[in-house]
Amino acid sequence: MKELKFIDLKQCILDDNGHVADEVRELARQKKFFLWNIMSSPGAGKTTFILDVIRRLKGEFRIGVIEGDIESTVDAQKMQALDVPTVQLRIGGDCHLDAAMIKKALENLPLDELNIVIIENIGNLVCPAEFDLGANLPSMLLSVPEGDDKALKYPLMFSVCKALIVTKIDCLPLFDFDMEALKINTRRLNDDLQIFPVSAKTGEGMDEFIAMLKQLIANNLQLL
Ligand SMILES: Nc1nc2c(ncn2[C@@H]2O[C@H](COP(=O)(O)OP(=O)(O)O)[C@@H](O)[C@H]2O)c(=O)[nH]1
Ligand SMILES: [Mg+2]
Repeated sequence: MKELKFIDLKQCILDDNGHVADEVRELARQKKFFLWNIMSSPGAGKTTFILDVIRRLKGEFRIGVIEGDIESTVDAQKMQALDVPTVQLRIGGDCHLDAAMIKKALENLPLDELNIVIIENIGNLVCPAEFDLGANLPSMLLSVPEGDDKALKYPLMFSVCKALIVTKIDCLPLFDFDMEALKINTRRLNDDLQIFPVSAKTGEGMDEFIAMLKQLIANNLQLL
């Protein structure tokens, strides 16, 4: 009987992605910028949160943005309105960003002038978690209306992130969202995950998050 050849294409794709992610990491090291990947489901509040972060950090850091979207430039235009260099990646049908896309986007940003590059990933709690983008800070948003059980349903996303921003906490009185249950479920998956409850609407929790972020960026830039 002839030999049966088996090629695990998914593993090949992830391996290739890992090599490009290493190139992105090296580029960030050489050019001395902090790369921050923000993931979440659609509508969790990524754009609103990023805009607030940019307003708070703009005086101190030079920020660029990579916007991943299936279609449209609505979010990119909001970033551009804050006068930050922005690259829109139109994905078409795909459901995630990969490292090659980030490499391409970075070629179109003035990296010598930037300290921070923020990536707004495609709204999806599944595929983006599988693709290492070479980011210094892989992070996710979970909004209160989505529920506290998402770590049980999308464990990989909660496992690969270093920061979990629980947003829309101004909505807590309207939902049966159990913050303690979320903490217990996430700790089982990822002991290092730092959790930050915030509201981009009222600003609650944002000072604490920004303080952590500034410290992390300073530590990272010192190491470069
Ligand atoms: N109440 C409340 N609404 C928010 C907050 N953050 C975002 N939103 C709203 O949630 C919706 C989706 O936000 P958006 O930033 O576009 O989410 P994205 O799809 O993840 O980028 C918009 O109507 C926002 O105004 C928040 O902290 N509190
Ligand atoms: Mg958005």
